[in-house]
Amino acid sequence: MGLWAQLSTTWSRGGLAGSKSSYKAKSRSPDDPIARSPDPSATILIVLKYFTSGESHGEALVAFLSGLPAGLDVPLDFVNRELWRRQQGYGRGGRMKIERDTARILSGVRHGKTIASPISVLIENRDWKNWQEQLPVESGDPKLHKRVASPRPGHADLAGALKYNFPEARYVLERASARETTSRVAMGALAKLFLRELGIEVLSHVVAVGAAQVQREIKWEEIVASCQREEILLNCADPEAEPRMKEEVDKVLRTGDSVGGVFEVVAHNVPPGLGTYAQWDERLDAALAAAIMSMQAVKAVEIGSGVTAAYTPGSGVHDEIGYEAKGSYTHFSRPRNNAGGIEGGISNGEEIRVSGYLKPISTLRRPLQSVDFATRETVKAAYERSDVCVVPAAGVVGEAMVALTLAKFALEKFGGDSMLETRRNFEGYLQQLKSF
Ligand code: EPS
Repeated sequence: MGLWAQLSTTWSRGGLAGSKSSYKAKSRSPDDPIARSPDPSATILIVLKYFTSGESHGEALVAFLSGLPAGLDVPLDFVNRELWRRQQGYGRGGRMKIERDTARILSGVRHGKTIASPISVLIENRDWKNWQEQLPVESGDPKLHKRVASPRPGHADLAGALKYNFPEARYVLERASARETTSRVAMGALAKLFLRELGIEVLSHVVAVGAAQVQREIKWEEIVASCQREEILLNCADPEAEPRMKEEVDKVLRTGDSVGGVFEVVAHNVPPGLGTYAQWDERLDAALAAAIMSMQAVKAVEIGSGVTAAYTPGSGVHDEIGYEAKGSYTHFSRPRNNAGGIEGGISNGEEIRVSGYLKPISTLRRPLQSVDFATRETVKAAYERSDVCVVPAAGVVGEAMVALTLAKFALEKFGGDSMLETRRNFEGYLQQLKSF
């Protein structure tokens, strides 16, 4: 469904337990654009909506989140810690020395709790003071404009300039920049606080930087310990692999190159039953893949051991099923989790594991060949101060995207206008699982 259609849909809540089936569309006049829409999915309710705005060197970033129930505790220090985590990591550039990302909540939270009105969060760009004259809102002095004269291979520069008919890539860079992910992390922190009320936690760790990879499976407790550190190198939970990863970053720092890698997001204690196979776009794995793929520089997404599964016989891939006295949501058990916690588009009660594969940053200190926008001559691609490795930061953004996606699916399943109602609906479902 197009965004316009989503925004112009009006809904009334009714029925029992706030479940998805209890939301009903208001009756429509024949002139109603939704009633006329040829798209049958235009009637799907979006319970949690989020939106970001802001440019890399503009005055501020703004995040909007609408649909969280009333009565959710919002400790600001948690939100700010998440923003801090996104700024960390070996291989970050000079910009992170300027910024101190801090959430200023403008609406939707009063006396430390959500009030079910849309939440807007503002994060100041400290660097704005250096760009006010170069990127004014009013016409300003064109001589001060800072052109991005030759597009960087791998960046949005060329495709964006062609699409929007810009003579050069400054405005493309400003919005395509991963600076935007600050807003996602602010919203993701709120989604994490909501999920925590249901016992679900979401964290990430780095499994590869360039050629240096973690060679073993990392347990949840190791990820928790890694994310709790006060000094973050590469957020790798394996002490053997992290120095090798640092060497990969050192290598590109020396050579003027950049390096990519892989982060894994783990959602712990997710109950079975989020998402469904019933429609293609209601599958949880499809939504998670889209959420991770939407991140700047991500070029591939994997659920569980999805990549190696393609090269392995079925007996080595599928997670056998057992039944034991212990267990959190049910007594069904799995000796391993190659499925990454999702089967048939539905969470199966195991940890959800989603990996994002990042290409190397496309701004290179030793730039690749490009073409000057104005003269069409062969030149080197533009270079501006840049990061050389952002894999740990991307992991934190991945957590936010996974948390927002899970929160949306949980709200669709359990509904609730207040946390009291959501919790009651959730606990009713847990009872049902226990007595299965
Ligand atoms: C980015 C370029 C760099 C990064 C930026 C993403 O910014 P600048 O051009 O100001 O040096 O630091 O990322 C962030 C600012 C951030 O907060 O993550 C780019 O071109 O994508």
